[in-house]
Amino acid sequence: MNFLKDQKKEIKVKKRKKYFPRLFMTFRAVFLFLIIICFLFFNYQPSQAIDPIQENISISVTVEETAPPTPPPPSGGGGGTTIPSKYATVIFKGKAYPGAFVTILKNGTVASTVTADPLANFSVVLSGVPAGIWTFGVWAEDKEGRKSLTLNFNASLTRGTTTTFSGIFLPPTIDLSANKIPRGEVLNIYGYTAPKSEVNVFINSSGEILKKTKADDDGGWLYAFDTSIIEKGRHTTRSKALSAKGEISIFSQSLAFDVLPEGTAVCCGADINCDGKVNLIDFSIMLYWWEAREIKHPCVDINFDGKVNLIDFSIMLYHWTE
Ligand SMILES: [Ca+2]
Ligand SMILES: [Ca+2]
Repeated sequence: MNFLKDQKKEIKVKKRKKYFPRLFMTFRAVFLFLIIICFLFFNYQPSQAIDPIQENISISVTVEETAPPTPPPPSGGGGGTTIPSKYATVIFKGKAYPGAFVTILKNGTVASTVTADPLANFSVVLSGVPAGIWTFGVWAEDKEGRKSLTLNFNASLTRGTTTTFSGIFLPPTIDLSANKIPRGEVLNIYGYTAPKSEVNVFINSSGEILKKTKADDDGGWLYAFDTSIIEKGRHTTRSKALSAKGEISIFSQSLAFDVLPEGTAVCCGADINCDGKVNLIDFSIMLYWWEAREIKHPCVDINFDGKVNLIDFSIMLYHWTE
């Protein structure tokens, strides 16, 4: 009897030994499954959540057969035949700035110019373009004379077709109220884009700072940047626009500026010693640093281009007071 009991116990123990690993495996599988579900859930981001300003721009390109010209009416009973065009047509449609002067380049030379309308829209048709591979460029100048970067397109054109580049959105123009500014003062960063666009202003410091502003009805935009949040030294800024219709521009030019120690005297332009006059005293200071390799005077380089030369002298002459 005892022998039978011992056998039953042994069988139970064996069953337990088989049962527990299986249970453990099941729990482990369920646990892993739950972890995967949680991971997918918390890491899933719907496409709408992606910041469009970080996405690449997208310009639509369509190619259609150019409609042949209307054949002349048949004369004397002869049948007219339609001859396909030997050339290609290229159309550029997009946004620049209100009243901007838009230039189209074809292999680096000016092919056409047009003025954008008050809503910043422009449309240019280049007809009679020989078939082949071409590089087209588009750039614009805002109403205050600032130029945009050039957007380039490569196109392989086939005779008798019309290629349309639409959704072009030129980058904003950008300017600064100062190239050198004491830390803590406000630096105005401004320019033009399409009206009511969102302008993302990037300041590249030790890290990248992103500020947002909105263009007005005239396309003008401005961000008053508080320089107390960045360190002394050289920084750069550039901007990117998102139009009211969702088009994204490429980045504007990158402009550099220097943040000086707090309380640094601000220079007075051509009046190098800041005495209210532009005269021989200023000129003598300029002569001392003329074309010097290292300029230690804070204000003698009037246009802050790192050189003291004829450009600074011409600025001084323009402001000469006596
Ligand atoms: Ca002076
Ligand atoms: Ca200079």
